[in-house]
Amino acid sequence: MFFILISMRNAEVAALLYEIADLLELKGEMVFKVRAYRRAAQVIESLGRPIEDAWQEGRLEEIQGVGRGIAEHIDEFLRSGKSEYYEKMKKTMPMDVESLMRIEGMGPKKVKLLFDKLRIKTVKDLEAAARSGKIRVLPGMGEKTEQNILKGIEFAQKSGGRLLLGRALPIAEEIVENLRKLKYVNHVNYAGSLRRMKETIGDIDILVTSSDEKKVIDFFTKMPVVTDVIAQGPTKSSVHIQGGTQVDLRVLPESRYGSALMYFTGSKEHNIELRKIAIAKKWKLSEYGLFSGNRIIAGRTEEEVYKKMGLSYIEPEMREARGEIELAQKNRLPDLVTLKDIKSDLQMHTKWSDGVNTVEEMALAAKKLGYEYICITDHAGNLLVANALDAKRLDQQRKEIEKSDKKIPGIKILQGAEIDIRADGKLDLKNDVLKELDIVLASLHSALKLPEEKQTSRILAAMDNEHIDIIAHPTGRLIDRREGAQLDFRRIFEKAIETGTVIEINAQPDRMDLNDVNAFAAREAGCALSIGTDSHSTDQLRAMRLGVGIARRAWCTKKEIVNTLPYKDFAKKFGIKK
Ligand code: DGT
Ligand code: CA
Ligand code: CA
Ligand code: ZN
Repeated sequence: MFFILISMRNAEVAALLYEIADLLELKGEMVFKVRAYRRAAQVIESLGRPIEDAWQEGRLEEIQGVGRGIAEHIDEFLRSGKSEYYEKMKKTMPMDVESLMRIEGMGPKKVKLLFDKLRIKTVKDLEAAARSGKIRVLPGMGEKTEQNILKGIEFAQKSGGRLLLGRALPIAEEIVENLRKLKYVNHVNYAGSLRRMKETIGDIDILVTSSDEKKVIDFFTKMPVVTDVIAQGPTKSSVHIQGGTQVDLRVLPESRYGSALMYFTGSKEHNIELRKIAIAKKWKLSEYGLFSGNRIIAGRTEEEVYKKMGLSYIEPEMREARGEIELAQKNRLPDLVTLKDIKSDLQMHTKWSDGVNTVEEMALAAKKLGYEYICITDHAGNLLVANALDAKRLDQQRKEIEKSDKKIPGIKILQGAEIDIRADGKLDLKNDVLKELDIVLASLHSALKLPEEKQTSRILAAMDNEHIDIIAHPTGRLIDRREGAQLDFRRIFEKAIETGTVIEINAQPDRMDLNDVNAFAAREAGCALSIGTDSHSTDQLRAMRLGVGIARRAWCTKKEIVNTLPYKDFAKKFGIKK
């Protein structure tokens, strides 16, 4: 019970190790030591089971990258909830490392330099120094750096408070599953922005029908993950759970479940348009049902309510008042792509670069998900931070991929790569190397602050290269942490169609890039799209459904998503001869 919530400790342990790594780097410790902490953090973050299990079995050191020292820190943290080592080290730091590092673009090196030269200790100091032009004179910095710092501070202040869809979804599902098991509970579903698959959510809304309202509320408020009860009434309750997220529960009679589910799924804008239609028919629509005078004429199921209103059923991801209601009136809604349509994952990393699993492990995990083929896309070129492969290592990797491909029946393993697009628009690897790869992804990893015109040209230049098949995570944004590149998507989509380049929907929970709005525009423009999880471990492959969520919010059918193609058609489209 409550596996996911318990294993939220994995994320806490990983966060601790990342923070230790930052402090060590700030102190000028050896690179290998810093890297060891980051690597262990990465492995634990994507571990497929609660770290407490390994801990209780006394097997922490069997986890990849966890040696004696790190295991001791983890042990202490799991026992006491903190790490003496980390706390002590933090205390010796003269500045507020945590807050400073939360500002986009601030890493350990910058924090150290700013302290050494300007005695900057807090975000307030940082803002003042940037405003008064004191930072531009430092080595490697300029007026632009100051502007970026100020933007970063503003961005950090206005974002936050919302939970990533990828984090919220498993939590909500777990609560729903536990409610579903109760004998006195009939229907259960989550509603709100979560059901609409928005990239971040404000709170988790859950609806239940039951023969015993009191017992449901009782069970809900006493779940082991509840930290405090905000409100508790006879048919509804709000609580906070571990991690601080708010969860709202409403218990309803069967006769109204559909209309309530519709109302609380939203969006508010969609609801308002629906209500107008009801009013035009001299009816009234609310969470309590569809009424003609005092008589309820629909409310038991969503389908029933939509039908009565003269609409075909509208999938939750489309309920944003973007024209879906007009289509539903004409019975012309698109047949949205589903997770079952997905035949492949087109972005993933292995141990060869910065992933934690082998080619074979990734392939086996992908096969379990029912895929027909996958593309291994380790970083290649000169990106040192990501341990990118050069031509020689790509050759070695090809041999391993071919071997695994033979060894594992039922799944085709392709060799791709993710190539950095440099600031000048040149690719980070030569054409004679690129041409040997089955699929080539190009993406931005640096200079994300270039002006829109330059930034757009950079991507256009990459698309002009005949070897580039897919532009991966086009903006490079990180939700709530990094704003990402300014791009003229109209021109990018035009060029994509002209050159036959595919645009990726990256499904990493904190990337979601293209986002829903840009993916919508891409589909309208007629672009081909791919969904890639950008997995750095087998566990992350499950993020595919987040990408499918974006595609559905963008009204995509399977026709627009290239990785719904059966392998034969895919290979033909991309000129792959094997
Ligand atoms: P969130 O939680 O900020 O990510 O967004 P939602 O969409 O989940 O919003 P929430 O939790 O405040 O309310 C859930 C749904 O209830 C919302 O999507 C639509 C419906 N709703 C809430 N307030 C109103 C309202 O004032 N008018 C209408 N028509 N619907 C509302
Ligand atoms: Ca909500
Ligand atoms: Ca709510
Ligand atoms: Zn990577």
